Amino acid sequence: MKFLKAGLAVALVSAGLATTLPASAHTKLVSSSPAANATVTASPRTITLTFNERVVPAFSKFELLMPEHDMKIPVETTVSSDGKRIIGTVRSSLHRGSYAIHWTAAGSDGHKMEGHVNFRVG
Ligand SMILES: [Cu+2]
Repeated sequence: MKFLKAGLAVALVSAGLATTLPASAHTKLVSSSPAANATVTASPRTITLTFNERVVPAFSKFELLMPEHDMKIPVETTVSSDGKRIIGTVRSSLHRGSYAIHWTAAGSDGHKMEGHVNFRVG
């Protein structure tokens, strides 16, 4: 009986590994606030990126850039308790202009993915 249980456990683990292999398991951005390519009238206090899966906090963050001015805007990011959102607190009011959120995030398979979200304050 002990052997049967061990065999079953191994089979379950193998099945689990097989289902995590497809590329569709990679971390993907689902939505953002501000939304991609949106123009917001007021400076956002927080920026939120929502992902398709739990992200690993140690490898998941974003930077806020103002590409026109080659500037990096100070933002403090944290991962939400459900693991699916990276929330950035904007320290100072954002001036009118174009912004780019450059994110990096890793999910359960540890592969770091990245992307950009652009928005405007105007
Ligand atoms: Cu991967």
